Amino acid sequence: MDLDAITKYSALHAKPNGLVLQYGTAGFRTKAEHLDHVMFRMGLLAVLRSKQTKSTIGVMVTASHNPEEDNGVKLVDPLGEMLAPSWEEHATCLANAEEQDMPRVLMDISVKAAVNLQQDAFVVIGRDTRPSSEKLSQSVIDGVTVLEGQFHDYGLLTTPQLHYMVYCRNTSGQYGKATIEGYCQKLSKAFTELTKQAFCSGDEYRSLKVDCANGIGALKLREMEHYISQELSVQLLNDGTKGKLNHLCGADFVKSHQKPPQGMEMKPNERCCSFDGDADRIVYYYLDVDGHFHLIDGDKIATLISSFLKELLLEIGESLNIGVVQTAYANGSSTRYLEEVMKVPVYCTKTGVKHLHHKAQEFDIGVYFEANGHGTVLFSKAAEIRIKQLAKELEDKKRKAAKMLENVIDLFNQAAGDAISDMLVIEAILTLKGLTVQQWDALYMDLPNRQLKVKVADRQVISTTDAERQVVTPPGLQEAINDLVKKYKLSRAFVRPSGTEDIVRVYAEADSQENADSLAHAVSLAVFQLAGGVGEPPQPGKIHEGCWKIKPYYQLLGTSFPSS
Ligand code: 16G
Ligand code: MG
Repeated sequence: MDLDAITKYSALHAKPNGLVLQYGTAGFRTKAEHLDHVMFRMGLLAVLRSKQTKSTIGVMVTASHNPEEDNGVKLVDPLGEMLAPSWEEHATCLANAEEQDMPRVLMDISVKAAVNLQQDAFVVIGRDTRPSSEKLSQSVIDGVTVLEGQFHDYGLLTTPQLHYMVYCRNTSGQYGKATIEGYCQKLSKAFTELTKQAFCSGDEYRSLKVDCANGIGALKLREMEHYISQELSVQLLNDGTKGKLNHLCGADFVKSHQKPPQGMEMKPNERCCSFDGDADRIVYYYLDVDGHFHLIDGDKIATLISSFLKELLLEIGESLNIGVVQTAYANGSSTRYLEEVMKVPVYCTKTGVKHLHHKAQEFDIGVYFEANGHGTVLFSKAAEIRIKQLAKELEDKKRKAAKMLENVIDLFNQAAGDAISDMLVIEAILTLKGLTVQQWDALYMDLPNRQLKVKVADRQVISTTDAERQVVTPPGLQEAINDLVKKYKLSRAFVRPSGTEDIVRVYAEADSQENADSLAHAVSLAVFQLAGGVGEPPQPGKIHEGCWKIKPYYQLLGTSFPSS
């Protein structure tokens, strides 16, 4: 390690004095102008990680759904996964080291992590469409170069595409070709094969409106469009030609405001979806004939997908174990539908993709989705081999089901949740099942719910257990929540410190929107009082205007997945 060169180049990417940042659930994220030194240092760290794992490591420059002025960076581990937790700590130490200490901290990390400095290193880099991303990814490259790492700069990529490239490169191309063409070819081939099986194909040309959040998703969906245009027509909105990234559009806006994005003209019952700014999240929605907006979130996506997979498994008569992984934010109706109607085991993990991904790896088929639309399906190697074998051996109907499963495996991006891949899976399932968006939506009815934010002096005073469903500290808060929850029917509430904002999040659900609102407010007050609230105490909020939530909740447990 040439410490003099590192010191010299680091000075060109100097850290602002006193700035402290943390490698959080999705890497570093803040205003773009504060990130130059972080990018350079993540270039250095990626080289060390690559040497240590003897594999290609990815660096993605993006701040996902954050405003255009922000940016961020995250590292991608060898199998396309999120960076290992012990290296998240190294990343935080390195990013926060004052200029003069940085080379020493870098050395410390290589000693602690037993990095063989003689080993070669290879880093791949991707970036989103933010104005700051190009320059910041150049700073990553500077970091890689000063440590004599090799690199390939993919330029503009969605986050899941970068995960895919890393996975391909570290499995000697077995997962696919590590190029954009390779990605498009793999997914489109599986999509075409799958939709070929639909009985209704030919009599209806499918079309879908896609809000691309004015981000990278638009560019990459355009590239994919050529490959799938025979089967699906996509109309791209918020494609970045006019609007601002994530401004009044994108999956995060639609999910949190429960309304259509700007620029989306919706006819009744027309299927629409939104990507987020780096295209690793997707939500669907439609307007009914009365003009009411219906959101189809990650929970309903997971339900559609797991129902389909379970049906295929039944058809081929194979007892591969399938599990669905959710977080505490999953609507209670979805969990109930999956467990009681679909008879699929459901597991809950902490918020953040890495936790769900990790849990999903325990199953032959692990379906994971956050309510906010992050998610994918993982197939174990053994399951994949078995399915491929069955697709050759079985006869007629069973063989057809096994072949479909084989294509489903290829259509999912198993490295990371991917809006483009998830969209194609959903479109294929809807085509194969002949389902309309309303029929999909009617699988179960969401329990009315409310999310609120509470400002406290130090959100770390709140610690949780049981996948964030129970508060441990401060004392008395969980008891207060329990007492409040008891006052409402079909109710549930939990609180957790946000991993991305300086606030505490409150979630409540109950039998009516009014009750969910009232419970969420009462819990917010308890947080404010017991966890050091600052500013004005929470005020009772307005009842949500969307009528779809005001309907009384009734059980639809008798509803079954329509079969073809
Ligand atoms: C990040 C996470 C997302 C999680 C969200 C929670 C990734 C790639 N992203 O965006 O999974 O839902 O944080 O935010 O892991 P919060 O902690 O502020 O509620
Ligand atoms: Mg994202």
